[in-house]
Amino acid sequence: MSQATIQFTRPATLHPETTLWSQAEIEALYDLPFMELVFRAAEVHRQHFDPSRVQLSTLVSIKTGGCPEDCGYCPQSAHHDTPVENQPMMTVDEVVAAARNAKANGAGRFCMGAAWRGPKDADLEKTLDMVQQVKALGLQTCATFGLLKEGQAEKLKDAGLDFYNHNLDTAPDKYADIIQTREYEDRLDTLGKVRGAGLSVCCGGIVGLNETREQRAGLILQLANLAPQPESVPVNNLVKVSGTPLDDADALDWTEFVRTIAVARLTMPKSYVRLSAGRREMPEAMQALCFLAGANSIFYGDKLLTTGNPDVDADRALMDKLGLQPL
Ligand code: SAM
Ligand code: DTB
Ligand code: SF4
Repeated sequence: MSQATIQFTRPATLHPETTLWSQAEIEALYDLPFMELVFRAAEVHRQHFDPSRVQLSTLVSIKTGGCPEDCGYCPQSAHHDTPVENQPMMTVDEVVAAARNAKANGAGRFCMGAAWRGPKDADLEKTLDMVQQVKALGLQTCATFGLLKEGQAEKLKDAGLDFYNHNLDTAPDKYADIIQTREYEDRLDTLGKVRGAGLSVCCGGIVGLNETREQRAGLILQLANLAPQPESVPVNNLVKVSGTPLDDADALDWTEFVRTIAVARLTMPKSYVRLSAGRREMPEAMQALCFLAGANSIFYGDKLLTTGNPDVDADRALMDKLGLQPL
């Protein structure tokens, strides 16, 4: 299917309780007065979750840099001249040590990321050991290894993987501006394989790519019409890295980011909405508004994959000030 013709993912069989959203409905939510939108999202948040609880996920980059894909936002792409170098895969022991540390700091989920188009079979085998051992520590496990081939999702599931992260990233009609080395349809195919293997889906996107508000609504439309909806929805704000094609993108106004969180909450009421990349650059008051508007998950740990995240101590202090507790 060509990218231009994808309006949204209309599932073959839709669960009767699943609402099918339209682009117009999502744009109408975005267009609400800011305070009204945040208030409505806070109400829906309280209907489905304890608003004082925040899910904490720690990331580690098990294979950094040298990625063959050309994602315009990403410092790990070999197509861009960035400060990130191609590095070998971490050993199983190094990954398990990082997971132990994450658990000691209070994380509930450990997410392993790799700068691959998708895992080669030999590389996948090594990650299975990592998944098994991290799971044995009593942490939820998540992996983000790119596109999956037939049978790979099942292997990850058998090793003890709980979640697979694969983002739709942006609206179908913006996608080709940002990534040329694979298509929207490839992403949907991997998400289908992840669901088919019985894994939970972590799927979100990234804003601040010079997209329009209609395109932000177009991303939410795709996510909200996945059936079932993703269990976790990371909302990333672009972290600008020198050497990437988007290092001079226009910064999104902070209210527009909070609106995106609120619209994600309203359209995916039972999903964990994660306030993701770009949080280090957000003032505490803005983060507090995101939590009020329905964000109930964060990346927790001093680093994302290659860029910075708030210090663990700062996050603990912020959660304390806001009366938030880890899940
Ligand atoms: N290589 C795998 C893939 O692309 O699916 C997994 C890792 S990739 C880094 C995971 C996600 O990180 C991307 O889909 C994108 O949403 C986000 N991301 C990458 N670079 C980013 C940046 N500079 N700012 C914000 N989010 C970013
Ligand atoms: C997601 O949506 N965001 C995370 C995680 N899934 C893998 C990654 C953010 C990466 C930010 C840029 C970096 O640190 O390299
Ligand atoms: Fe590679 Fe993932 Fe970065 Fe794209 S986002 S360049 S696939 S690491």
